[in-house]
Order: sequence, then structure tokens, then C-alpha cells
Amino acid sequence: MPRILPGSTPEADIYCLTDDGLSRGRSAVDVVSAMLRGGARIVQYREKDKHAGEMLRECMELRRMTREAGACFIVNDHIDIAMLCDADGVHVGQEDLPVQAVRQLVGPGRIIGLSTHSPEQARAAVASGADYIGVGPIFATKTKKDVCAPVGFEYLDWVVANIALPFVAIGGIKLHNVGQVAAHGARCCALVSEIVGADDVAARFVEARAAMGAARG
Ligand code: TZP
Ligand code: MG
Repeated sequence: MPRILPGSTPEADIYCLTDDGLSRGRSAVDVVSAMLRGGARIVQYREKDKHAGEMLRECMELRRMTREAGACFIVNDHIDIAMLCDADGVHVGQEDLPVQAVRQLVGPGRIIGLSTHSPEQARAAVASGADYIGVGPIFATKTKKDVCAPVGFEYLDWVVANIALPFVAIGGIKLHNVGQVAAHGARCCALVSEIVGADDVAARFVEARAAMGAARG
């Protein structure tokens, strides 16, 4: 995934996301700081219930921290905030602005990620010029409110066999099943609650990456 992870190797990576509601009172800055301490190379800011001003303040600080750590920084949904804080990219869903419109705003240099849940959506993502796709939810999850039914391994296997774009597997992925997802061909897995809700965020990140790496051999 050279474009999505500047300056790092794409094998067996864990994609980190923020989620204030699951972080047990810890701030996004504290949680991301622990992720980076654990060695995270890609972090997405994903907050659904915060005011724009607070999101911008946090993103400015997270941009500074991720840059210092050499990590990639992606902002979910908010193209304006991504541009204001000079994020590496934005991540949008099927019900957000279409990728071509997002591209007009962010230009060629910023990464655009698009969540997909079916082969049709994956093909359309490729045609739209997205830089990577999200593939999921692999398992049932309570983290995303408007989530569709789990796509299971069927869609993941189809993406591995048919889509050349980088992808990140997401949804219900935990320490105990991340190896299984990696064994199906995922090089990058997103874990939200499992990491932000851990007692020791840095240690959980390290464990998750090791579990994924072991499964990929
Ligand atoms: N998109 C699809 S599932 C999901 C997102 C953002 C949430 C995944 O969270 P968790 O806690 O890893 O199941
Ligand atoms: Mg969205």
C-alpha cells in the first residue's frame, strides 16, 4: 500500500481509528499518542459526535504528532478539516460525497479511501479513482451505528481475488480473529474498539500487529 502508508512497509499492518465513545474517558490525543508509541503507521480520525471546532483542534494536534512519527493521517467524512490540518487523506462512505467530487476538492496529492460492502461497490470504487477501499464489516460490530450486515469472508475473498487497489478489512476484528482475516489475504486490518478500549492501547496495538504478522507468515 505505498500511497496509503507513506514511507512504510505495507505488510501486516494495523489501521488505527479514533472513537471517543469507546476510549473510556481518554482523549483522542492521548489514545493516538499511545497508538504511535506502539508503532502505528496509519491513523484515522473518526468522530461522529463532536463539534467542528473541537475536531479541527484535535486534528491539528494529531497531524503534528503523526507527522513527527512518520505516520499517515486520514480524516473521516470531513474534507474541510482534512484540508485545513493538511491530513494525508480523507475517508468517505457510500453516502458521503462521491469520490470524483472529493477529488476535485482535495486534488491529486491526497489519499481518498472509500468504504465498500459489495463487489459492485468495489468495482465502482476502482472506476472512481479511490486510492484504497474499506472492506467490511467482516464480522458483526456495534461500533458503527448505521452499519450494514456483516459481509463475512465471502466479500473479502472476492476482493483479494479481483481488486488490485489496496484495501483495509474492517468490522468486528479483534485480537482473536485478526489472524484469520490476515490468512484470507488482508494485509491491513482496522480494529477500533479492540484498540481504543484496551487498558494499554500501545501494548494492544503491538499484540494485534504480531497476531496479524504471525498469520501471514
Ligand atoms: N466501518 C465498518 S465497520 C466499522 C467501520 C468504521 C467499525 C469497526 O469497529 P470495530 O470496533 O473494530 O468493530
Ligand atoms: Mg462517512
